Amino acid sequence: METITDQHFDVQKIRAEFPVLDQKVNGHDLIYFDNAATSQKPKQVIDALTKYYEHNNSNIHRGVHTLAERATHDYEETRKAVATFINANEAEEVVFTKGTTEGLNLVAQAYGRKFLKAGDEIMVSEMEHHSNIVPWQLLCQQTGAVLKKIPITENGELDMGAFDQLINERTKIVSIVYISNSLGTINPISTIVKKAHSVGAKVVVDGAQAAPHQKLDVKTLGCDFLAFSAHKMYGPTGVGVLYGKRDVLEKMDPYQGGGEMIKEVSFDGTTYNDIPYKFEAGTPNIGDVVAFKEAIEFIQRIGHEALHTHEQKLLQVGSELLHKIEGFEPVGYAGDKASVISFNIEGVHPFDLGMFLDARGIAVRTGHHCTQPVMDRYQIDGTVRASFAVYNTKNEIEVFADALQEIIKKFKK
Ligand code: C6P
Repeated sequence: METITDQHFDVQKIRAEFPVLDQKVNGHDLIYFDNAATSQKPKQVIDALTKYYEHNNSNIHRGVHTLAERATHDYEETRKAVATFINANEAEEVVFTKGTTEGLNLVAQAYGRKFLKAGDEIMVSEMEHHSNIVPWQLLCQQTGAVLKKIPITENGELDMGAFDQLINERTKIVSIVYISNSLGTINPISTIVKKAHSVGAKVVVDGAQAAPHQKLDVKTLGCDFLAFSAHKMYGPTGVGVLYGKRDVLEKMDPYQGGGEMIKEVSFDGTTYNDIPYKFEAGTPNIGDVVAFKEAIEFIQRIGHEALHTHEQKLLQVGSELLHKIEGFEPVGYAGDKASVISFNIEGVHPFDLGMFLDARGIAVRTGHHCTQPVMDRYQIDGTVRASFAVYNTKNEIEVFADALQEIIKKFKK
C-alpha cells in the first residue's frame, strides 16, 4: 500500500473523509480537540459497519451458511490486520476485547490470579489511567500481592531513577502506559521492558493513547502484553485488542466462561478452546470488529510518518500560542510528547473554560481525565486538555487560542 509522504499530506482531503467534522456547533464550525477521549471515524469505517449489517450480519464460528461464513471471514481478517499492524508473530496472539480497560482486567485476572502470590510486587506508575491501577488493586486484594508506584517528575516524565530503585526480584508484573492521556508523555517502553525482564517480570503496556499516534511494534517493544482500543484510533467503540505472547497466553486461565471458549463441556469437566478463542467467551462485537479493519487501513494509508509529522507540528503551534496567554500553566511538558496539551489558566476553573469553549463550538475535555493520582501529584483539581488528531489544522488551533484569550479577558474583567 502506498502511504502519504509529508509533501503530499493534504489535511483538507483527510477532513473530507470525516462527515462529523462538517457541522456547526452552537453556531460555530466544530473544532474537535477531544481526540484522546475518542477520535472521529472516517467514512470507510462507517460504511463498513453499515455494509456488515445490511449484507452480512450473522453469528461467527458456528454456522455453515453463507452469511455466517462471510461474517467469520471478515472478523478473522481484522485479526490478521491487527497482527500485521502491531507486528505480532501470528494472528492467534490477538484477542478481541471491548477496549483497553477489558484487556488490562483480563491480564490481571487471567494471568495475575494464577501466577501471583502474597508478597509479590506489581509496578505501575503515577501517571496511569485508572484502568491501569484499579485492576491491579483488585488483584492485590485477591492475592496479597503489593502494588508499587513509579513516581513522576515535575515536567511529567517517569522518574527512572526511582524505577531502578523499586524493581527487584519480587517484581512480577510491570504495567505501564505508553503515552499518558493527561500529560501526553511518551514513556521509554523498551528500556522498561529490558529492566523488567532482567528480574523475570512480565510487562503489560497500556497502548490506548499510543495506537493513534505511534507505530506499535510488539517485537521492538518486547512487551508480553499490549492493550488498546479501536475507538481512539479512528475505529468503532466497543472493540479493543489484547496482544499477548503465545506461550504466556497459553499458560493463562480463561477470563470468562461461556460459548466459544470451550472445546468440550460436561459435568465431569470442561476443556478450553485454543488461543485466542479461549479468551473470547460469548458472541463478540462482530460488526465493530469488522469495521475496525478499515480504521487500520486508514492509518496505514496515511502512514505513521506523515501522521506523526503533522501532529507534532500541531503540538508545536499549539504550545507556542498557548504559552503567550497570560496565566497559562502547562501540566506535563516532557521532552518526548504526543499531541496533547493539558493546562490550567490561573484563576479560571477548567470546567468553566470547557463550557465557554463549547459555546464557541470547540470540544475539549476538562477534569481529571481518569488520572486522579496525576492531579494529586500536581495538587490540582483537573486540567483543560486539547488533544489533536490527524484531521486537525493549524487554523483550528489559532481559533482556539483566540477564543481562550477572549474568554479569559471576560473572566478577568
Ligand atoms: N482515556 C480519555 O479521555 P477504554 O475506555 O477502555 O477505551 O480506555 C481506557 C484508557 C486506558 N488507558 C489510557 C491511557 C486511556 O487514555 C484510556 C481512556 C480516555 O483520556 C477516557 S477516560
